[in-house]
Amino acid sequence: MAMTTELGEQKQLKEVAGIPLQATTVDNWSQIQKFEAKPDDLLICTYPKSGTTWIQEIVDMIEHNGDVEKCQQVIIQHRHPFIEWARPPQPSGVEKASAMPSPRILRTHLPTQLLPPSFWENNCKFLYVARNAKDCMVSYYHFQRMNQILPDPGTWEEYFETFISGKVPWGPWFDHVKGWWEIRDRYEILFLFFEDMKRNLKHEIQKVVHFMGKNLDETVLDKIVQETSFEKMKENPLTNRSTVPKSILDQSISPFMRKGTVGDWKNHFTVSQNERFDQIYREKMEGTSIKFCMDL
Ligand code: PPS
Repeated sequence: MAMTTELGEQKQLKEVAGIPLQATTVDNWSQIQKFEAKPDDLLICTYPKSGTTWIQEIVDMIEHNGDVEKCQQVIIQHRHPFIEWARPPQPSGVEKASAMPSPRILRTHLPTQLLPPSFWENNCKFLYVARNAKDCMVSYYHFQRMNQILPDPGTWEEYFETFISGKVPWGPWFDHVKGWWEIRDRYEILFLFFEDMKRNLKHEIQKVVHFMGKNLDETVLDKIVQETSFEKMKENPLTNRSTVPKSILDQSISPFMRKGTVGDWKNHFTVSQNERFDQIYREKMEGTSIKFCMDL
């Protein structure tokens, strides 16, 4: 019984400036906002389900010059502290980052307006990966089904409404992507797309190598491409979340490494949902120059 109550409490969302976040994150908000970034920090930024784990593995392999053994020492969730993570009694993301030697690679799902100010003050490097809204919604739906510490998504029809209204953890996709896109020339931001990574992974990896100030030869690049394929990462226990207990991620409901494709939304959206989504998308994204590919 106690377990159910505890998990029930963990599933709750609270809000910061209108953005729903996990209650434990909101309870730790002052520590998060006071986080002290350093000028040589690199922050991986994503809306949930946009390729965070994928870019983490790529960045880690680049940092270690393609040395698989060096990358495969700890599970992916523990390699790059998650700034807003708070789940007492575990050390928080802020505590883990603060204990880490520089140069640090960190990660967040926060929208620009909620990022701890020291990241802007220190002109840190930001690596943003965006994924088209429809595939993001599908991936998030299945993730909320299997994630036992996030709210239950309900039916697909119900989730469709929840996602559009932005009442999902980390808030609306639309504002998140627009927010990071609009400031991409004002800060040191490398803006990547999940769909481009699917189309030509080597090309996108080269951009990251350059952004990280590294220089890797062709054989190393080819090895990183191979090691970060969906198939390899799905098999790899350090990246597929198989070490996370079922009471947190129940992969019998839906695997964490689910499909990794572009266009799976077509298997979920009805014709009328699609028309309605396109209309809302036009309204919410009006005035931005960002373009997404919805199919390969
Ligand atoms: S999370 O929970 O927010 O950190 O999730 P995130 O890692 O951002 O996104 C998970 C989705 O990314 C897919 N993924 C990949 N696709 C292609 N290639 C590789 N290597 C890869 N690694 C992860 C993963 O399968 C999730 O997408 P869906 O569509 O659900 O399969």
